[in-house]
Order: sequence, then structure tokens, then C-alpha cells
Amino acid sequence: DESDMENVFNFVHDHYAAPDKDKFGIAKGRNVIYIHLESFQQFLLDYELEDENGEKHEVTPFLNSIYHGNDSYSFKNAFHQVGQGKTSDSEMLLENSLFGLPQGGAFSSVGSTNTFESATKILHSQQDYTSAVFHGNVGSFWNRDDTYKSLGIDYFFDSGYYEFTDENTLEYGMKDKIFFQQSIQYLEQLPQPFYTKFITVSNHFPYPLDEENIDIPAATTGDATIDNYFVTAHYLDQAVKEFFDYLKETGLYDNSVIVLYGDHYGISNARNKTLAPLLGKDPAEWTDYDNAMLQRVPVIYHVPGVTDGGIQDTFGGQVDMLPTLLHLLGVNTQDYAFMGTDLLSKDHDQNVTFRNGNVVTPEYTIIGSTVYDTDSGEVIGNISDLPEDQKEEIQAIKDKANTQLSTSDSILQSDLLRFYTPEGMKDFNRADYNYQNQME
Ligand code: GP9
Ligand code: MN
Repeated sequence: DESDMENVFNFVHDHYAAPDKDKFGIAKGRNVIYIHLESFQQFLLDYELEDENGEKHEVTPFLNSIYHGNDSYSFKNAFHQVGQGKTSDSEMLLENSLFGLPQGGAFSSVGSTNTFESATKILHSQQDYTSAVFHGNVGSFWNRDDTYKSLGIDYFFDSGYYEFTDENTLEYGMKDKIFFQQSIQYLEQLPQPFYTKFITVSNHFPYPLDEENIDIPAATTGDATIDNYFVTAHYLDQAVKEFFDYLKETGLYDNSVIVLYGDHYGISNARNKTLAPLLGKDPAEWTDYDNAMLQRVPVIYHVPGVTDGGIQDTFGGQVDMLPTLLHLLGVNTQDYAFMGTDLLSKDHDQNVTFRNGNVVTPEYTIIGSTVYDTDSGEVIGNISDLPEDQKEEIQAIKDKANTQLSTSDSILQSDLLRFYTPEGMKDFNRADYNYQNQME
């Protein structure tokens, strides 16, 4: 009930990380453009795939250039934190700084009914942003068409807004290059500043190859899922480049912050031993630690014009992305029920909680009851066998992770945000949103 909100704020106020003064508001008033990199793992960045003749192929040259730029705050130790809700859990994390649920997809189970204090609602209330999501697949997938109303998303352009042909379609929807091309007609009509998200699909399991878009040779492990993953990621890289070209041509680029992120793994743990040799690892020595390390995904805040960016060592996860973004836009996050903290704050909490309760910190990787050294991957020991003070240290890390997850779960499961309206939040009504015949 209402008093449960007190517990939430005990955690939230304790956990809050104040913004770095030099970064707060540096992107104020700019458009926000999220580019969702489907199933994209961090190891693809800077990866060079060697073909049978020993020739090397850079898989994602464009994303690499963005990742390394001084005009990007890029995180090399950022992890996805999704559960069974996969893509939609990543959206829950990004839009609300809340985790998906322990079971099933939260978008499906509580998305239609709960009250949210989403990115969209905050930015609309505080800075008059207009919001839109673009996705070349059916709107009901993951219950988006309904959940987005609860999130206060003004426009949702789903498959009904795109011209599908046999040639421009793959299993999960429109091919990424065509998707971006066809999105522009709608993007152009949005009042600025806008908050937008482009959800790509081509780089989705099982990574079907599309003859006309094969531009690098596949890998040769013999597992088609792994082999083709590099090829479809390369296509996604080209699609993102083309979209950036458009943004630059129209001048939108300079007035935007572009956030690129991977939603979750593309290669499952069951396949990682086959992937291992491509990462220079011996499959015989592959451990759960290695699986955990592979849950890294790109998290990049590209802010054209800044010069103090580059690759950051900070550990963090998707739950941290909303506070980071809002601080860049000059919105303080102190009074929101966020589970994450600003990645660019010196007080940022670097413990990364996975949805299953495992934790990665810069020092320890805790998987079940086994503790690894995050740097070396060596097993430190089973929790129960550790010296007393270290055991306490690890237990405290685990407890905090569990509190973070249970706090998030209590918000979603008991719909707690209906009891709390942050100052300055406007009134939102689901019934005011309709995604049919928009822009006509
Ligand atoms: C479908 C797409 C895929 O619309 O977003 O979702 P996923 O299977 O990756 O969770
Ligand atoms: Mn996905």
C-alpha cells in the first residue's frame, strides 16, 4: 500500500548520485534519439573477423568511430540487465530506470495498468518534449501499443506506418536500412525538442542472411547463429551510418543527443563455448564468469560538439541510463523513484545487478555462491569458505543487489507509483493516446 513507497524512497534517497556539475545540462534542450541496437553485444565493437584467407574485416566500422569519439561518453563496462522480457525489459529499464519482473515480460503483465514516471512524462512535464517510438514490426509485440500509452509516449509508428514488400522484410520486421529511410517522413513532422527511439530488428536471432546485404564473409564456426551474427551486425552498422548521414544533412544532428545501446545478448550462453575461439579463448577453460562478462552491451551517449568524451571504465547497466540522460539534459533526478544512478556522477554505484541476482562490480563477479575476481576471472572462492570480513563484504553487495531488485519489483507488482506524483509532473491519461491514423 501507500506506506510501501517509504521503503522505496529509503532505497532511492540513499542510492541517489548527484550529477557532475560540469556535465549537468550540457545537452539541455536537444532532441533525444535512441538507437536500439538489437541483440548487440559489446564484443562486436572493434572486432575484426578473419576470413579463411587471413584477411580481416572490421564488423562495425561506423559504430566504432562513434564509440571512440571525443564527442561520445562511451561505456565499455556496461551490462544488460534484462530478464525474460528481453527487448521490452530493456525498454522498461531505459524508460523508467526499473527492472523487468523476475518472470515473464513486465510490459505484458503490468504495462497496460500501472502508473509510470517515465522518461517521456518527465521530459514532457519539465521541458515540453514530444515523444515517439519507431519500430518496423507489429505494435502489439510485447504489448508495446498499450504499454506506451501508460508511458505517455505521444506517437508510436509501428508496422502499419511502413510500406512492406517481400524484399524489404525479414522475420522480425522491416530491414533496418529501409526502416530508417521510411521513418524520416514521420520524424520530420515532430515538433522539437523530441524524444525518440528507433527499434531495429535485422540483427535478431536467428540472424537470417539476406543475399543482397551480405557485405562481409560470415564466420566459420559451423554454428550458423554465431557465423551470421557478424554479417547482420555489419548490416546494422551500415544502417546506423546512413541514418547519421541523414541527421547531418538536415542539421538535426548538431541539436541532438544520440544514445546507442544494445538491448541484450545475441549469442546465448549455450553457444559461448563455440564462440570462445573467435574471442581468443580456450573453450575448455570457459566458465560462468566468462558468460557474465559477455553480457556487456554498448552504452554510448553521443553529444556532437563536446570534446571531453571517450571510453569510460565505469561499471554500470541499463538501469543507469535514464538518470544519466536526464542529468545531461539538465533535469535533476533526486525525486524520482529510479533504481539506477548517473553513470557520469562521481557517486555513481558501480555494482551491476543482473535480473537473476548475480552481481558484477569492478572488483568481484558474484555468480550464485561463487565469487570471481572481475579483473582476472580467477575464482576467489565459495562465499561460505571466504574469510569472515570478505564474506561480509560480499554478503553486503548481494544484499544491496537484492534490495534494488525487490524495490523495483514492489513498485511494479503493487503499482506503487500511483501513490506518488513527483513535483511538476503533469496529468497524464492513457485514454488521450491513440496510435491509429497519426499525422494524417
Ligand atoms: C520485436 C522485437 C524483438 O518487435 O523488438 O524482441 P526480442 O525477441 O528481442 O525480445
Ligand atoms: Mn531484443
